[in-house]
Amino acid sequence: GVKLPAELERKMGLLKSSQVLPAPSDAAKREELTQLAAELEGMYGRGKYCPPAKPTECMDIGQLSAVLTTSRDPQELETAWAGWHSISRPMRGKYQRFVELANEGAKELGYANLGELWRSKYDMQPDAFAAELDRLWGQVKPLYDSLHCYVRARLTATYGKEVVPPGAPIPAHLLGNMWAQQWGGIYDLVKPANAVLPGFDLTTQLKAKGVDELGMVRYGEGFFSSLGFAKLPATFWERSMFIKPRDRDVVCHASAWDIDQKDDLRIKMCIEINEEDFSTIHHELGHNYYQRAYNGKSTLFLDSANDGFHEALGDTVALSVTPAYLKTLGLIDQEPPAEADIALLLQTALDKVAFLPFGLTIDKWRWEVFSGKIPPAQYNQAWWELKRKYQGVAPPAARSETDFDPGAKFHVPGNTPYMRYFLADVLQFQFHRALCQTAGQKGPLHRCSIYGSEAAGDKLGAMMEM
Ligand code: X8Z
Ligand code: ZN
Repeated sequence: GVKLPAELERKMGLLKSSQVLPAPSDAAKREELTQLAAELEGMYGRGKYCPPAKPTECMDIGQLSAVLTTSRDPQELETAWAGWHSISRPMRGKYQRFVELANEGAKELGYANLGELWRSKYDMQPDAFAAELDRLWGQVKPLYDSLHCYVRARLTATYGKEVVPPGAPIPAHLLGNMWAQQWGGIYDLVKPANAVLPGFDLTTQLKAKGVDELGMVRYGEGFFSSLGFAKLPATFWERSMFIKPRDRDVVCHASAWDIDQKDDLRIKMCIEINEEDFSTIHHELGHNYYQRAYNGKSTLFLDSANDGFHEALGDTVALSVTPAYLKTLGLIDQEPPAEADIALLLQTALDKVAFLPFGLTIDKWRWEVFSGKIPPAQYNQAWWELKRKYQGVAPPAARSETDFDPGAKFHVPGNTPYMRYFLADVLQFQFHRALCQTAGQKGPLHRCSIYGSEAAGDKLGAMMEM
């Protein structure tokens, strides 16, 4: 009830809400929670599937993901899918206890549960935030429904009615991604019949041009430099992890780090030479440039407007990775003609539109787990009910409560809130449109690249500094 100056009041609020894992004040419980958090993330990082027929040839998430993207054999796809989803079974009991303890911490801070804390960071009441998400989803759902319907029809044509029954949820192992979150991996199965994008497969082109892992990151840095941002410091190149180590297990899920709140910026990633990682590098660098832009603020203000902004920044820049831009880099030889626009837009939709309901469901599930509405005995069933309702996908194999499929997605054992990515999936197109206007681009938005526009860079920099 104390009345404080606005800035201090905000800082007090941030002190409470800025952590994603509030510890209980009891020392033993605090230690237990810390242990559980580390164990769960470690289990994800070490996760491997060893096929019974070849028990010495265990596969990690990188290898299994490659199967999901490249194989067109439903049985092989199902085996890889089920294999990865078996790594999270042992997490279930630990996650249940993790939820209990994290909720205790949230309650001590005055929140009903951890979900309410997570929803309290958006400059509105937690309930209003939940309602805002449903409003946004309502706006974009018709577009998703169209994409879903079209893709299912194409998959039925590819795999047959037995594998992909018309009118039923799409089996989750056929969408080119372990979590069915982005579908760009099956572009070749769904592309328009007359689509000609000659020499435009970026993965092929990167490999053909001999671009290596560091070269991929240099391209990302080059884009930000073209907007007028200073180059990354030498320590970024010395201290980042770009390549999967040969001698130990690591969490390969890409992340960006701000070590000293000044200039010791790093990424940690197991880069593969392909289109997806080319884009992910821009995503991660977006975090680093954002962190550097606001490093002059006081500690509690060292963050983005909300976490959706942080996640949107690098993706916004990656939206400018257009055919024209790739041609400028010499990575493709010719720009696809205007008739190829539908094909280009479909490519983008497979990643960005397909992601929308996925982005929504992870925390729809966690919020109900934290509130107790989903009890531990229904963890997995409730997960698939949400996936069916929003994404319209179904598990390829029978599931039971011995499975813990949410744990097969990094952010659950890693305890990273997920609504930020849903927000970012909307925000990045608004940022892209605004920056393209600033850059004075006149053509269609999907052909706009802000590469080389210092005017756009200035505006982006000013936004990040705030
Ligand atoms: O986790 C990430 C980034 C790190 S913040 C690689 N993303 C989400 C995911 O992979 O699930 C980026 C898009 C969605
Ligand atoms: Zn991110």
